[in-house]
Amino acid sequence: MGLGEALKGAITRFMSRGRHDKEALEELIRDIQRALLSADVHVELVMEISDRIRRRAAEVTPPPGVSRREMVFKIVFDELVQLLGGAHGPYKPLKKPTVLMVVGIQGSGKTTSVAKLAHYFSRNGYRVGVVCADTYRPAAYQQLQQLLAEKNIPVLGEPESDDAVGIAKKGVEILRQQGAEIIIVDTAGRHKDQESLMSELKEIQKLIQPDEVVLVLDSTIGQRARSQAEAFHKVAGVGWVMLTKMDTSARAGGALSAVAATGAPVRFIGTGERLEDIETFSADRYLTRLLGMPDLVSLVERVKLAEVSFSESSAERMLSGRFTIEEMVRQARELTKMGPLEKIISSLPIPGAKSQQLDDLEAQVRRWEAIVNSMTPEERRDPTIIDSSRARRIARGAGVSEKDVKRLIKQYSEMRRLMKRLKRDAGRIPKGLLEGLMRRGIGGPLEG
Ligand SMILES: Nc1nc2c(ncn2[C@@H]2O[C@H](COP(=O)(O)OP(=O)(O)OP(=O)(O)O)[C@@H](O)[C@H]2O)c(=O)[nH]1
Ligand SMILES: [Mg+2]
Repeated sequence: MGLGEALKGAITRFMSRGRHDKEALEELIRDIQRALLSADVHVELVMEISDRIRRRAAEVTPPPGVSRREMVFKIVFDELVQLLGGAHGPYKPLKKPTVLMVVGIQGSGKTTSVAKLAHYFSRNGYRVGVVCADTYRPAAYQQLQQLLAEKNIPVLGEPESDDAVGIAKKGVEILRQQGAEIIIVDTAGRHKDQESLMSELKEIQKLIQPDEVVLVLDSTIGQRARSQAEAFHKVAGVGWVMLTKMDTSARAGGALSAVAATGAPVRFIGTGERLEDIETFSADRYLTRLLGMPDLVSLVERVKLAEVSFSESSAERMLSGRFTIEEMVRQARELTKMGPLEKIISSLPIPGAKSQQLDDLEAQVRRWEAIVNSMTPEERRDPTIIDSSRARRIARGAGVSEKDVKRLIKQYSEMRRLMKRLKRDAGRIPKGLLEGLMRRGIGGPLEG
């Protein structure tokens, strides 16, 4: 029985039990433990996840309209998502330049993935360069060049040389000098033997000092993914995983163990042979696929909506200073999904809040989303660079007026300023205040 089925069985049993009590919870935890252990998830991780489910289930108070049983399911789902490396926003390089060294066994899809990643990053506004340090596969360099033909992305390599280490070092150096922001190094998958492959990788790593080692794993290989992941992890320390061939595989369960074994999250998946067939990975979507229980998963959505929208983590994120304009708009969107807005709003101690209508909020948030979508990544990171000509461009792209763009930016800087102020009093923020501020803020700048 695969991991997906085992987890599904555990959850179905739990959901169909007549009573929800301690005994039912313990049975569920035991079933989950068994499922994870038989899929080779490390015993320590299994114990950790069990403890967390038990503790959270004991502490939680379900929101109105959600049963305790549903709430427990939501907790289990959350914890499994965490096990998969957590929910991540889109991948952002740690620093510039970021050097990624891509490793994996023969045929796993490394070279294809290197090209896909390069193309993806380039389309997201980064200057990207690629190095082919695979001297074993015949025509490895040509393959990479062909994949990226006419994409305006430099592909460095020396087809005549067999010094992979030297090629990697030189290639990275040249791309650094050329001002590349993300440098991706493709490595060999085939070799004389496993040992010589690993020692070559080690040597390349030592010389180029990559910021992150990316493991490419074929999702169709099932349980073998784990030993592969461990072998590479031991040698090079895997930073994150790209899971390939998700289009041809329904057996992605092995990958779960692999990810759990290394503690490295999956950040991207490959979904076909073309350059465009790449998706940022979302642990919850993946889990949905693995469990194959759309009904229960939409239940998770329902519980999410019923929960107070300002979860601890988003309040924390907002207060920790990493409050981006995207985050603000995302939070605003969350608020519009909350249902009986009038009721919530009128319960807030904010003058003027009562008059806001759901329709207004919807329309405003939609405008905000359009505006943020029309910004470049750079502008999203730092909206203060948006001058009049940028604002005009953004407004045109979003189909709104320039004034709308300026209002949003003003709103954002106001919110940020408030966040900073609130941070000082973090311990004493009354419940609901942040949410109230956001709601109020959707209507327009807080002051003036
Ligand atoms: N369907 C599908 N095929 C893929 C995907 N990624 C890679 N492939 C195919 O898998 C095969 C091997 O891909 P490569 O990128 O050459 O694999 P590699 O790991 O670089 O192989 P070596 O360099 O020989 O070790 C090719 O036929 C790719 O088109 C994917 O996400 N979906
Ligand atoms: Mg290759």
